[in-house]
Amino acid sequence: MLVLYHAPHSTCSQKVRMVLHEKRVKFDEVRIDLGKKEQLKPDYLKLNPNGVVPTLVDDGVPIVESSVICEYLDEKYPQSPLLPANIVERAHTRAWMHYIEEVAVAAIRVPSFNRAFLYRFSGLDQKQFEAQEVNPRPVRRELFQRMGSPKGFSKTEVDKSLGELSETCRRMDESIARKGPWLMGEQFTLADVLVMPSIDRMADLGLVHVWQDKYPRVGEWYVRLQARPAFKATYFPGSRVSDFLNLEPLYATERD
Ligand SMILES: N[C@@H](CCC(=O)N[C@@H](CS)C(=O)NCC(=O)O)C(=O)O
Repeated sequence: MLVLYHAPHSTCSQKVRMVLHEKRVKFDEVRIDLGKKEQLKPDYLKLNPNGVVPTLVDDGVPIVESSVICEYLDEKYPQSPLLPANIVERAHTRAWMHYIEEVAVAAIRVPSFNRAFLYRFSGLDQKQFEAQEVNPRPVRRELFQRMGSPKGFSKTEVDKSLGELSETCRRMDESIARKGPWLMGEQFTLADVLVMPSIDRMADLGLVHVWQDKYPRVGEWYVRLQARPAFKATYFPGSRVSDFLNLEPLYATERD
């Protein structure tokens, strides 16, 4: 039996839900409320010592790291394969996956926090922010140290992240122009799955201008993506931050 511990709006959880739905695999779910810090409770930390979602528990065995879970599911359920059969194409897909994790997935956290998640720190002074939010996080300390204050990321950090997201879109546009309709050509792969939540989150946060005029193939790819039945199942109501939060300005502080 598969049990997915996840949060509806978590971009990392969305990747795993997409794979499960692409493969039409049934699973049970446990929703973790990140706002209430359920991901840091001792029982959850036993499953995922990093204190983040998602975690997949397969017959009692926890598997962590969203991209690892996606590959695990692709190996375990060979129907609708999400990695190419050809070894070179598979290596190229994995190179995309690494790039997406290192660049886009890291970058999207910055505008996500400034526009949607700063409410989690409201009322905290600097000392409380460091004691309650930065230090207790097993894998988030560095990100929150970069944030530096409960008021959010500086303009410099936001602009740097938008630049990285723009470069991701440029590479996507170029790849779709050369191969298309998906990043690796005819086959919808884990490269598409892994970048999907960053693109969807950009739309959710009102950042489509990053690709709209310069990289139109990204917009066309996103339209194709939304037509997939698995996408509709993945993004149920309540799985976008604008469904339940009032978005704040992108440039939250005047710290520069
Ligand atoms: N590398 C991890 C990152 C997971 C991650 O950062 N999850 C976020 C939600 S997308 C989370 O649980 N955040 C909780 C927190 O910030 O405390 C993965 O891909 O599974």
